[in-house]
Amino acid sequence: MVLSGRLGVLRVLGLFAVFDAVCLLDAGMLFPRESSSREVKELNGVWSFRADKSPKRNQGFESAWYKRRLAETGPVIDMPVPASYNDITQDPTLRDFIGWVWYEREVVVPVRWVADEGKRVVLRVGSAHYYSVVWVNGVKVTEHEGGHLPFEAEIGSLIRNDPSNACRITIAVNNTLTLETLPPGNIQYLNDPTKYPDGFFVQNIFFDFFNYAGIHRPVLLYTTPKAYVDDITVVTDFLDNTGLVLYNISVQGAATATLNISLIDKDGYSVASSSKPSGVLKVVDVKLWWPYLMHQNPGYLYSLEVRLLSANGISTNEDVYTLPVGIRTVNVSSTQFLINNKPFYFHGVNKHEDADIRGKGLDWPLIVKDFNLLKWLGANSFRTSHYPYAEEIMQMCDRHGIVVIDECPGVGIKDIRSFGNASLKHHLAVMDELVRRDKNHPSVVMWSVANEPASEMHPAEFYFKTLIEHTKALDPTRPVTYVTDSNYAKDKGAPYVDVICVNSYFSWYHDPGHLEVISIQLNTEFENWYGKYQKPIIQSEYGADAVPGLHNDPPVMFTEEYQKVLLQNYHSVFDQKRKQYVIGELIWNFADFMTVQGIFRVVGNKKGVFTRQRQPKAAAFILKERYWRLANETGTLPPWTKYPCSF
Ligand code: BDP
Repeated sequence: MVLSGRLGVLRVLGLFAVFDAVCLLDAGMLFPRESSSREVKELNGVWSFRADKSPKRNQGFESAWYKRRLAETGPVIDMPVPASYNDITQDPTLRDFIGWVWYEREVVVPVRWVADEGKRVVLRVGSAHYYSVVWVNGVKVTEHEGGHLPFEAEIGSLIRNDPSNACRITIAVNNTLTLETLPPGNIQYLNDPTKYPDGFFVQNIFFDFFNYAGIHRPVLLYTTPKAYVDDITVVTDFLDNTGLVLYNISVQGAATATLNISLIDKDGYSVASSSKPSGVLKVVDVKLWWPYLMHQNPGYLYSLEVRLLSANGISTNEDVYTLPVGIRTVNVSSTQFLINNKPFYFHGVNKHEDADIRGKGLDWPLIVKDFNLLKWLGANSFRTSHYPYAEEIMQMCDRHGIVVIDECPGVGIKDIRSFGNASLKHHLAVMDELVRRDKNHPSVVMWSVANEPASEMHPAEFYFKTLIEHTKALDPTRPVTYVTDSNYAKDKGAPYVDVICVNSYFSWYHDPGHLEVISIQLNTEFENWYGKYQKPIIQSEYGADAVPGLHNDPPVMFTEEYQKVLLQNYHSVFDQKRKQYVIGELIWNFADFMTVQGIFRVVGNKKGVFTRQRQPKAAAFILKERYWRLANETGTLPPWTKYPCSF
């Protein structure tokens, strides 16, 4: 199929221009998938665990706990992986522990992995909070700064050194935050002997969720041949009914290689193919990727199957990797957010990775339940407040058509010392890691580089200009934002964002108890921001705490009635402004979640429309009625339901 006309040529040339930028990152971080050439071995389950409770938290390093079995260094306990360690035991000192904790487990590696010198064996950690050091059989293989994002190390040669022994994996994780980490925090020693015991310290954080720690996402081993597909980047577009998939494959470990690339539809038919490492695949009668409730067949995914053949003189090797690909476009005008050239209105939620017992640990029953609740609610989108979520969740979004604003852990940047060079350098590196991990997800339509930083401070301008321009250079195909609660006239980063995302808590943190101020204050907020910047606006947070089962009418703060009426007051203003330039509303929050202890929180933040155990409060029904009505007005309801929806 040849794309006809000058427009087609221009479109493809334009795509190539942006594509060079998306390929800037040097190494890949493809999600480990099984194939005819790759095996995956999950190491989830019960690991040995020991918190280093020595005064300086460094006994583990001084005594080299990684050199022996952890149980030989002192008492160990069972610890599930993935999970936060904080809520697993009855020990309050572990719940609030700050410092190094040590995890260990032994793995029996299949003999064929050891025997085959031509195999790479990679150890991958989905995420650990926040600083991690990893050893295999006592040898350090990698370290990584930052939670929420994966890291890995090739360990084939190490396990081949001593094939008779089980492979011992030791991971030390430290949850200490500094003014230069993301999120930032600091340690404060309190030395007054009349008030505090010897060595007393606290970790101050500037964000409103419990600082869960540990190994939060799966740890696994996977194999690839020596010559392997290291990275794939896709950028998609369409012209009339022809889809365009611009791709780039990067290969490692092969001097010469042959590629066979095929784009396969859901019925298993190859719809386009190529043998070049980069190029454009053209798809006749394309089936576009659409958001949930915007199309009868949302979340359509093709499979990009990449086959790499390489020869080393003695034998031929094949590596096979298959990437799900959704073909869609994203554009922003001064009043609209366009997906596939159609206006998209975000009616969605903010979430947290948070639940009883497992904390921030990945949990499949919880993930599937949450997607069922999102669909029940009629939510078409969420923001990954306030950090990148598990890749497994992003894949669910791709498949179900849930649109994502993908946020990095830039939350709580409040101290002027967190705007320095070291902080910026780390923040840029985290954006590199995030874009590298999530660039191919069709569900990701926008990057958010921060939440509620002190964006009125002087250094914020250089900091956010650099950060946003860097992110746009990494990925020119997606808009970039940050989420502000600052004054429109003083916000220093707003000139650089594509979409204004603003949080406000009228009649809650401001004028508590006065629901009657919402209409006027929200109107003013929108008019001010739009008047100054002429950029589309998302109300990226609004809400009220409601203790489930607490009632009062007329409404009183913390009751289910108050949360309900507060939402309704916001909704009346959204309904006026969404006809103009407001392009979305994201409730704070999907579910109640745990926070640090304090006088403002009664066992956590209660702004969920669902409880932490995922039961609906009265507000959930208000939201459900509204979201289905919005979908009925702006999108296409799925054939299995009618408005008003019956389930
Ligand atoms: C917002 C923050 C969010 C908090 C929320 C609240 O972005 O993280 O949880 O306030 O206080 O400003 O409930």
